[in-house]
Amino acid sequence: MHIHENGRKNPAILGGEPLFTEPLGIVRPLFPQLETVAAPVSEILRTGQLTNLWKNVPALEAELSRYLQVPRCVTVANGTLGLVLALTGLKLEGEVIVPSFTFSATAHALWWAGLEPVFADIDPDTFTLDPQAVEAAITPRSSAILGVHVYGHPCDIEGLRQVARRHRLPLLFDAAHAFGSRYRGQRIGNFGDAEVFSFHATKVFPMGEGGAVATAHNDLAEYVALARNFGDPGTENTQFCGLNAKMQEFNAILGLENLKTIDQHIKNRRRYASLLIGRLGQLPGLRFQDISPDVYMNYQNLAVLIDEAQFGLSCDGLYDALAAENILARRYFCPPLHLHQAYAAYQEQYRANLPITEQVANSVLCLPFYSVMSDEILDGICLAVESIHHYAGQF
Ligand code: T4K
Repeated sequence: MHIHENGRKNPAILGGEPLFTEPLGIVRPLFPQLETVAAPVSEILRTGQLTNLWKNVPALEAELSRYLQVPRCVTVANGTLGLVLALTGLKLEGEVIVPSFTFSATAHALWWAGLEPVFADIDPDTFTLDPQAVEAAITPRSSAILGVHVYGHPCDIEGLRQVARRHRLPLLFDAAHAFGSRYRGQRIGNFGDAEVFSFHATKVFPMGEGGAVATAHNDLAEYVALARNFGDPGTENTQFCGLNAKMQEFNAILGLENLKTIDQHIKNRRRYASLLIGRLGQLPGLRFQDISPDVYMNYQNLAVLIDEAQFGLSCDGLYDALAAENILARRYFCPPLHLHQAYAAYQEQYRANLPITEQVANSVLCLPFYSVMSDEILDGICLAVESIHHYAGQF
């Protein structure tokens, strides 16, 4: 690799050599060494007990409750089904206020629960629901508020709690990104009426597929525990029309093992984030998600906003130039949900009302970010962005 005297490289998009020979994907899920899970995996294969809440799933639930310090943590097959079951368990009807700046599953879950999304705008610095916008979106048909801890940054929980209390609405959180994050010293999982995690392969705490509903409401936890298993309390006389949303035993084994390293992994991510932000934050036109002083951030994602005029290149331009270096960034969450075809019915209503959402979605890029990153990768990402900025005029 030829580095010029000015410390820059010729961008690959202008004919230079790509910085990385292998593609650098957006995530690299870390799983335990085979030998650490060999015994429980062999036991499953020997006994044939692959599912139906045998022993590893209940053990994981106990460990999760202990780790999160939450009274109940009910595992499910994935975060989407966890959201559906938390919503149906609260017996909501009508509208639920959600951000549009989120992954599709947040609002899709409302549809599956027979509810209607009402999209509210976000805070320009933390990218999470703006409590004032939420309050303005409340109608007589509102039945709940569903916040999203975007990229692992907890919502303004206190602000949302006050709005929810004033209007007597249940408050839920899509905590798919926020396992291990904290708000005012307490782990996410403890807030609102329920918080729903995802343990998808792309998450900080990965199990392939998986999720959990954390709640202090025993009746809600009991409902989710029954509903994920057809509504069958074990008598084969189902109490209501439940689903099959059970976590599998193999996944729980990964979760039990990953729980031993999660805190160290989050510490690593925080260190890498501070390094990348410290260096790239010096470039004109790049701005990172603001971390509130109330928050301990897990950095599920490292997101950067690009101001085209100052940086010299648009968000798409930077995306393409990074891809030429084999650095595969992602545009989570562009387009925002109110512009998805699935929500076409809402487009006219929201086109003018979600200016911050559209501004952030149009300029955000998530950089590859892992729980273990070498100096070479960290330095390579910085060098690529710096060089692309330096030569941006020639694109
Ligand atoms: N709420 C929010 C806010 C969410 O972000 C999500 C999920 C949910 C709710 C729903 O939770 P789940 O029902 O999924 O538990 C991914 C995930 O599929 C999705 O779970 C996630 N959010 C969303 C933000 O991202 P893609 O389309 O980005 O995945 P894909 O296949 O492009 O993979 C991304 C990178 O991950 C690639 O570089 C490859 C790598 N990868 C992927 C998989 C599937 C792996 O290394 N291993 C793997 O097994 O959607």
